[in-house]
Amino acid sequence: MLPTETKEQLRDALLACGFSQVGFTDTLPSRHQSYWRAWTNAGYAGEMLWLSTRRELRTGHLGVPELLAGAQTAIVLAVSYNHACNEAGPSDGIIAKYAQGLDYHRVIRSITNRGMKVVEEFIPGSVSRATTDSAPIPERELAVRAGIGWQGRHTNVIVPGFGNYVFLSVILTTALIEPDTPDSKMGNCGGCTKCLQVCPTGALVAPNVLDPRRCISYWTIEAKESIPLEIRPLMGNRIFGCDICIDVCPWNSLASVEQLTAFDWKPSFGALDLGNLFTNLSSDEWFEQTFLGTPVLRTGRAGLRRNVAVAIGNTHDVSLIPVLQVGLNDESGIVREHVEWALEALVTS
Ligand code: B12
Ligand code: SF4
Ligand code: SF4
Repeated sequence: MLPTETKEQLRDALLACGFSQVGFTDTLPSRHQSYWRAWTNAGYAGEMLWLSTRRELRTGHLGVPELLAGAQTAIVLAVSYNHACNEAGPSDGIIAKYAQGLDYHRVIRSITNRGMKVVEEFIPGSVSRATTDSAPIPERELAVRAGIGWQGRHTNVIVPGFGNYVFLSVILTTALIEPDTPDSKMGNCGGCTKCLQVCPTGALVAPNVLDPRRCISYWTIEAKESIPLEIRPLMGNRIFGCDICIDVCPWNSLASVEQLTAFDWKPSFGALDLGNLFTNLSSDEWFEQTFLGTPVLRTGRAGLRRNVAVAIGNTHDVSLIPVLQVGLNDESGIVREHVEWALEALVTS
C-alpha cells in the first residue's frame, strides 16, 4: 500500500497535470448490479447495444485482462468544461457545451497520458491504463466511490466547486492505493427536483433513472434512425446533445469557470443560425471542415441535417420554408423524411 504522504503527493502531481479533481477507489465490481440489470432489461440502452451486451464486463471487477489485468486501484479524474458560450435566439440551433470545442476524448487522453506517466514514476514497476469513454467502465459510479462528487437526480456527477460541466476519466493501475472515503458533508440534491421537472421529454423517469430512448441527447448524438414523432416537437432548438437538466442545477452557481485552452472552445456553437446551417449541410465537405476534431462529427452530415430540420420545424418561422424545401432532394432518406415533417410543422404552426 502506498504511504499516505506519497498518495497525497501523487494527487497533487495529478492535479498539476490539469485535472480539476482527483480521487482513488478500489477495482471491485459495481455496487449497483441490480440497478444495471433492471436498466438494461427495460431496454433503456436502445441502439447503444454495447451497454447491454457488455454489461457483465462493464459492471464486473476492473482487474480483468479486457481492462487491466491485476488492476487494484481506479484513479478517477475530473476535468471541468464550464466555459462561456453565445446565447441562442429562437432561430439558432444549440450544440451542447461539451461539444463546442475539440473532442474531449482527444484532449483528455493527452492529459491522462501525462497522468499515467506520473503514476508510473511515483510507483515504479506498476502498470496502468487510461480510459475516457474508451473502455467499458462505469465512470460515474467510480467517481462517486472515489469521493469526487455525487450522482445528481439527472444521473450526472456533480463535483463540488465545479458543478455539472465536468468530464470524467479513469486511470487503472496495478498499484494498491488506499481508497478515498466520500465526504458525507460534500453536498447532495436535498429536496431539489428541478432537473426532473425541466426535462422536456420526461426522460428522467424517476430520480437517478434516465431512459435514453426519451432523451434528446441520445436522439441527436447516438441514434442513427428516425427520431420518434412524439419526441421531435419537444426537442426545441437542440441540434446536438442537450444540457437542459444539467444547466438548471443550482450547484452550477457555485462553480468556477475553468478554461482549459486545449479544448479550443468555439462559443458560436452555442448559437448557430439554423437556416444557414441547414443550407451548408448539403455538403459533406463543409460538414467535415466545420466540425473537424469536434464531437459533432459523430452524427455524420445526414444525422446533423436531420436534427437541424427538426429544430427548424420547431421555430414556427415560416420564412424558413424555402430553405427547408431544398432538403427534399437530400440523398439521405432520413433527412428527406425529417424535412417533410418539419415543413408540415411550419405550415400548420
Ligand atoms: C451511454 C452514455 C450516455 C447516454 C446514456 C446516459 C445515461 N444516463 O446512462 C446518453 C447518450 C443519453 C448520454 C447523455 C449525456 N452524457 Co453521457 N455517457 C454515456 C456513457 C458512455 C455510459 C453511461 C452508462 O453506462 N449508462 C448506463 C447507466 C445504467 O449507468 P449510470 O447512469 O452511470 O448508472 C449508475 C448509477 O445510476 C448508479 N446508481 C444506481 N442506483 C442508484 C441510486 C442512487 C441514489 C445513485 C446516486 C446512483 C445509483 O448505478 C449505476 C451503475 O453504476 C458515459 C461514459 C461511461 N463510460 O460511463 C458517458 C457520460 C456519462 N456522459 C457524459 C456527458 C457529459 C453526457 C451529457 C451531459 C452530454 C450532453 N450534453 O448531451 C448527457 C447527459 C444526459 C444525462 N442526463 O445523463 C459524461 C458525464 C460526466 C458527469 N459529470 O457525470 C460521461 C461520464 C462521459 C465522460 N467521460 O465524461 N450519455
Ligand atoms: S439531457 Fe435533455 S432530454 Fe436528456 S434527460 Fe436531460 S433534459 Fe432530458
Ligand atoms: S437540479 Fe436539483 S435534483 Fe437535479 S441534480 Fe441538481 S440539485 Fe440534484
